[in-house]
This record gives sequence, C-alpha cells and structure tokens, in this order.
Amino acid sequence: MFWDRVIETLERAALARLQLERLQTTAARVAARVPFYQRQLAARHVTPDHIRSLDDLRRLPFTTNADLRANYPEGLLAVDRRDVARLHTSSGTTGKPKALFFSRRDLDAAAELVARCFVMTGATADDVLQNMMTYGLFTGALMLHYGAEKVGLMVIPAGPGNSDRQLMLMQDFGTTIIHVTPSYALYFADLLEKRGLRPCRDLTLRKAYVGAEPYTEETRHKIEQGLGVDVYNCYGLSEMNGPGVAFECGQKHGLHVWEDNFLLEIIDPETSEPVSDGQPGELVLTTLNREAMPLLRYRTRDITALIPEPCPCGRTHRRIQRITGRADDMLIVRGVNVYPQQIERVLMGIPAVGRNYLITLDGLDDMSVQVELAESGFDGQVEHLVNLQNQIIERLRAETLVKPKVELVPPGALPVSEGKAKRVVDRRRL
Ligand code: DLL
Repeated sequence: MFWDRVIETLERAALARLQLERLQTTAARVAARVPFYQRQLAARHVTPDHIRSLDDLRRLPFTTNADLRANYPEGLLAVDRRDVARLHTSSGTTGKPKALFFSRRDLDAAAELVARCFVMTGATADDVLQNMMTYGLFTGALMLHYGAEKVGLMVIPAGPGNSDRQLMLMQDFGTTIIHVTPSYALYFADLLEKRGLRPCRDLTLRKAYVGAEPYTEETRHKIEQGLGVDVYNCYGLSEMNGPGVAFECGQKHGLHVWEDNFLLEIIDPETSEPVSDGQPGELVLTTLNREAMPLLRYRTRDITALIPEPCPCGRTHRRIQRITGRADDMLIVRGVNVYPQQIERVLMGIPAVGRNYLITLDGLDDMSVQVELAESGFDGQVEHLVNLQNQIIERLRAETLVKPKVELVPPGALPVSEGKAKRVVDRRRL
C-alpha cells in the first residue's frame, strides 16, 4: 500500500530531475535570505546559477551543528517571522539548544512524509496509535502525531512515562501501534513480564515504531519478543523534520530515505569525501522542500551505509542501513576505539541478559558495564552467575578488544530516562 504511489515509486531519472529543481530553488532561497549562507557561498565563489546538475551539490558548503548553535536563535531563518508556524528545539549536551523553525507548508510536508511511513508499514484508519514520545519542544511526538491524523488513525497522545497509565490506555482503547524509544520499549516489556501479562493474549499491539536512539538488530528482536509486535525502525532528526526522514518498509531491511525531500550523501567523516556505495560513513542531508529553515549539506554525525540494491517493495527511494552510532559516540578506551553499539549487540544477543545496561568509564581508563539480568536469568545458583559474568566479559573482550569489568544487577536496577537513554557515564571527563 502507498500513501503517494506516484512519488514513492517515481522512476529514478524523474526523481533526479525533481531533486535538481528543488536543490536550485533551495540554493536560491538561502542565497537571497540567509546572511550565513550568503557568506559561505561568497567564500566559495558559488552562486545558485552554478548548480546545474546534482553533482554541483559538492560546490555547496556543509552546515554543522556548531553553525546552528552559532546562529541561534534566528540566524538561519529564511522567511519572515510572521510566516513561522512552529518552533522546535534540539538540545545538545551543553549551552543553548538549536532552534528549528517550520512554516505552515513545512509542517504539512512533514506530516505527508510521516503519512507515507504509516501506510508503508501497513497502518490504516482502523489503527490506534499510542504516541509514547515526549510532546513539546522535541520533534518526536508532534511530527508523528500529525502524520497519523492525516492517515486517519486514532491518536492517543500519551507521552512517555507513567507505565501503569500507558498500560491502562492500551487495554481500554485497543492500541495497535506504539511510537517509542528502544530503551522505553524494553523497559515496558519488562513491566509486562513482571505483571504476568502476555502481550499476544492481553494486549492488541501489532507494531512498534522505534527510533530517536541508535539500537541494534538484537534489540529489535528483544522488543519484538517482549511486546509481541513487528518493530519498524524510524529515523529522523529535528533539523530535518524529526521522525519520518527515513523509515523501514515491510521488508524490515534498511530505511527508505524520502529522497524527494532530502538529498542524501554518505561521506568519510574525517576527509569529507564521498564513500563508495555500501561503505559506512557519515550521513549528510540537504533539505529540498523546506521554506522556513532550509539547510545545505547538514552533517548529521550519524554513521550508516547506503543499500544500493532496489527494494522489493517497489519504492524507488534508496535505503540506508540502521544507524550504527554517531561519529561523536566513539569512546577511546586505553587507545582502542569502542562504540557503545558493539557492547549492546553482544549483550542483547545473550538470552540471560535483561533489557538495560550502563557503561562507565573511570579515571584509570577502565571500562565497566553494569548489566541487568533477565527476569528468568537467575536460577539461584551462584556458579551460574559467575559463568554468565565470565561469558559476557569474554564476548565483550572479543568484540571490542577491551576487557571490561562486568557487574550483574537485578532486573529494573538501572535508571530509565523518559527521553533518550543515557548509556555511557564518562567520569574521565568530569
Ligand atoms: O530524535 C527525531 C526522532 C524522534 C526520530 C522520534 C525518530 C523517532 P533529535 O532529538 O534531533 O531528533 O535527535 C536526532 O537521534 O541524529 C540520531 O543520532 C538519533 N536517532 C534518531 N532516530 C534514530 C534511529 C529525533 N532510528 C538524533 N536510529 C539523530 C538511530 C537515531 N539513531
């Protein structure tokens, strides 16, 4: 099923023509209205007239996270204030947030993309969406909300947290789809197990749209088992509309990027040169259909790879692999590069391991990992615990080349945040 069959299956050559036309419009818009881009373009001796083919994209400047912060609050605004319909922000670790502006038309375009995602995954007006993302300045909940309404689903704007109320809403209103972070999905699956509830028997859930944080295929399986749902990976970032920038189809193999709205590049984060198709690199996105705040070649810092093969679902918009982490996520432990995702992949592949973990780095450059046990992971025999602990240490060492300390803790012992999960505590930088 398609929301917009024509555009979703547009032949590649026609899609490229549309992209070029929109790139030219976007370049002209920022050159006329945004002093930051006027300076950047002048420094490169580029005018919008130089954009004659999609390859000319490489003449345009990159935009970084730092540029958004430096131009806070309104430096990148490309419309009059009276034409702004909504503000979102995206917070970083320190200082001022990034301000993201949307016109009425931008909001409608974002909702259209989300509507495509719903229909692509088989959702219909018969579905009930419980939106367990945070409502507010974060794009996560609101951007998905309006797309769901367009398709005609009934939306329960539950927000995150208060798991007992979530459960009550699910049971009383027959929720079929949830939109949730991977960490909260795992936490919720734990809660069901503790209450002795079996999702297939006691709930009507069918699908979960899971995103806003990186997670592994092993975590997807854990969520699918724990909640009795099909998990679809949902990727996005506030700078590019929030959720719905890229989404899995029924194949559940890679995420279609809506290429009529975003021009995608994958580059080597060190050299900024393009990598060859299928190779991992940093995702760079250019908005093609934004009025209020168009962005050229935005460095997402997210690491992924292009899937060059066409998708059996019939959509022509190319797919990217699930995000394996952010370029800034890399930890250097005793000189070795370690990504938190490597640790998650190992842990979530071990059945006796539960649903939460926390990595701590301390002053001596030691890495320790606290690992929750599964509800059924401990049979009371201490030697089984010791064996499990040794098995985890060994597998983590083999995966990361760093031998961590591992502490097994009871289910539910580690903190759960309502927003994005915090998986790493780095005391070395405190
Ligand atoms: O997290 C938008 C969103 C909300 C996407 C809900 C999906 C669902 P930001 O707060 O700006 O926006 O954070 C964007 O989160 O650059 C990635 O690093 C990470 N991220 C988002 N979705 C995924 C995903 C929203 N499916 C940043 N897999 C992005 C991996 C993800 N990482």
